[in-house]
Amino acid sequence: MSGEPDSIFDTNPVVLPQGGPLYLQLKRWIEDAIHRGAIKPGDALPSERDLALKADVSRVTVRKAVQHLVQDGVLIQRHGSGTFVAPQSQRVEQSLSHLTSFTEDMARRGMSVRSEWLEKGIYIPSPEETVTLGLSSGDMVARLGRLRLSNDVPMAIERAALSARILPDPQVVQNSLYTHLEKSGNRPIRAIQRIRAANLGERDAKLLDVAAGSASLNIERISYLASGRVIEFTRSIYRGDTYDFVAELRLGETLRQTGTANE
Ligand code: 16G
Repeated sequence: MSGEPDSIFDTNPVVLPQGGPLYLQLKRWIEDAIHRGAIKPGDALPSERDLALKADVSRVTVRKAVQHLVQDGVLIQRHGSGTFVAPQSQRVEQSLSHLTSFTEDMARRGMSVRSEWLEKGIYIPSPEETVTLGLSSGDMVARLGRLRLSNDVPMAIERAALSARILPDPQVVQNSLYTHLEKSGNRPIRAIQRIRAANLGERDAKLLDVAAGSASLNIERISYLASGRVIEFTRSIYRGDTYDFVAELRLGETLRQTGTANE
């Protein structure tokens, strides 16, 4: 936490922007204070009582404005410690035509990478893992579950599954999975990625430091070796406010030919 919470009150009493219900006026005023830097990411919001007093509104109005800002991901509430301005997240673009790793994507932008391990071990595979990874009966699966942070901002929750024949000791993966696979000659060369929009449940939202119900991009990546064998089955949950997936599109061959014929 940094900054002086009282610096948000630039005038006394606070002058709310006019128009609409009071809670929306107060909401807009708090958003403005964040935009003009009077209160910064990570700073604590003044108490409900202080805000009500200085803005000359009821505490119910303050609570309603704050609730909406929490829902929008502008503020975050931590039980027992108060309400804070949400950390600012930089949007990151990931090309959909290059098979890169999280570490490489961030390094290219000069951003630091850190992971918090949620799961790392050898397990009996689920039926879905058996089918997707093409496991034989009796084969085990290595699971790597990580919260991935960039510049200390949580970006994604990633759960990777690989055959234990490829990764018999998951403990050896410290930072980058792809660097490890590269060293053992198992780096994927092709992948199919499926992306769909979702809303974060309570537990995942908490890990990603956003309000429950916030938007997420859920991505499933199945990666292949040159031999055609599946090497990785990874499910990732990316914060909707941090990632842009960018695809380059080209005119299809048939249309190009038709276009030329019509010239
Ligand atoms: C990316 C991949 C993920 C892969 C990871 C390896 C997406 C959606 N997913 O996050 O499938 O396991 O990179 O990253 O891009 P690492 O080498 O940094 O561990």
